[in-house]
Amino acid sequence: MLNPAVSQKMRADTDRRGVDYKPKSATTILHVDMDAFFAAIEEKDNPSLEGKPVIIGGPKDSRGVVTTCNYIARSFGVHSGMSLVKAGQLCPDAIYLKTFGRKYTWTSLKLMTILRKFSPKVEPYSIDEAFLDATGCTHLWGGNEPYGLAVKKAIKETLDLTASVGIGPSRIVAKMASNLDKPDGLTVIPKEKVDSVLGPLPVEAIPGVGDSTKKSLNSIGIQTVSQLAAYPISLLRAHLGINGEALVKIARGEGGDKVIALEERPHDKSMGHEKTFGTDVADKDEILGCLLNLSDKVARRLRRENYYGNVVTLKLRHSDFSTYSHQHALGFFTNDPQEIFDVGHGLLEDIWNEGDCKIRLIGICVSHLARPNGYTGIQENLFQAATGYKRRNLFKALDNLRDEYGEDVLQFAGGLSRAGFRSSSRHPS
Ligand code: TTP
Ligand code: MG
Repeated sequence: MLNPAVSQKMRADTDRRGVDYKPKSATTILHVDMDAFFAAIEEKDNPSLEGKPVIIGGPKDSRGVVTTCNYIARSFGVHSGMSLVKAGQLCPDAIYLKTFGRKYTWTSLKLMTILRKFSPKVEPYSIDEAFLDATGCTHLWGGNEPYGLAVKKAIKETLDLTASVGIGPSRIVAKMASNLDKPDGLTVIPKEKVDSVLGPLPVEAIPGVGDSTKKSLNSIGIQTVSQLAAYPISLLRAHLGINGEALVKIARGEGGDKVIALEERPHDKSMGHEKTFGTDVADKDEILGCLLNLSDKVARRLRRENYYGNVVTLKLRHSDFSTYSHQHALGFFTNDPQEIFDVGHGLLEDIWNEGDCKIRLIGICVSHLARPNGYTGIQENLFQAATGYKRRNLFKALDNLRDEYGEDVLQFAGGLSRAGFRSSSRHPS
């Protein structure tokens, strides 16, 4: 269904131009990437950080790595993935902050809501990135550039954050374009200029080309995007296998022009649990404890089958049997119980307050599932990438213990509700 804001603009446009008018339909994709996302959110929330280098990841000299840093810290050579010890040497006077996941998730959700005012097809790609199918939309704003500027302005006005935007004839071109002028940039690359703008860039400018692919390409004399684009597919296939063919196509700007809005994705598996309380409940702590346990169970099932999901749905049935479902699409995929609970908690806050009608049943479900194999575009919640291995190990240990000793061997402390949660939940139909 079309976003009301976009459909209103389209209606007004038809009125103005007459019903026979057909907008130009050359594929146009817009890619948004927020600037220094976590650091920028911290700066916005704490004005005393303004003008200072800000590094997110943990205390200076602690054992972790830099999750991200603002552009001032980058001018000292600090970057994502660098050890905090090394960052401490390069930028000893920076402000070092821990990550604060939930805040970033909510900002990401708000970002996706803003973007849906600009296109009926918005594909969240990571916590701070999205693709918009701008085909047939940009002329409503007066062209590609004003469209891109309007997106940036809406983000700035609503979130007080800056974004870099790229516009091009395919996803890959749009994504590379958004990276060309960071921070706060806007780069439009029309089809006829793709070769001249992107061709001279080094191959590592192509998203997904990491160190080893770069070395492999360099070893056969391919340094730039245009050299890669001109390389015979069959030879690169022999050198790099199946990925070789995909890479050449990417370098030629081919394919990948389809933006898949969440609601358009094929209806896929979902996993959920729900619980009917023995006696209707009014106590929020008890409801939250139950929600945490249900989130834990859903996450466990997802992990068991190596699934990640990015839509969380909360179901509530009141004591008068009225039933409500409320859902949120995330900008990332998760199978982490804490993240599922956090979103579920936010959804609960949206639709229920202590003092409202008592709760008879609560359920939580994760859908739009994908497995992280192959090129699915699946992106885990990046704010955990730095600490991800620790959490993954924790869940592995937890899963092993439960396999061995039963589900109740370990539980979240917050899930041990006063009423005592037992596994009386069942899978929703
Ligand atoms: P990015 O968009 O890659 O980085 P960024 O927004 O901080 O900076 P840029 O201006 O270059 O776009 O990632 C978005 C957020 O994801 C980032 O703020 C922190 C988080 N992140 C991680 O948790 N781990 C990582 O390895 C990276 C690269 C990012
Ligand atoms: Mg970013």
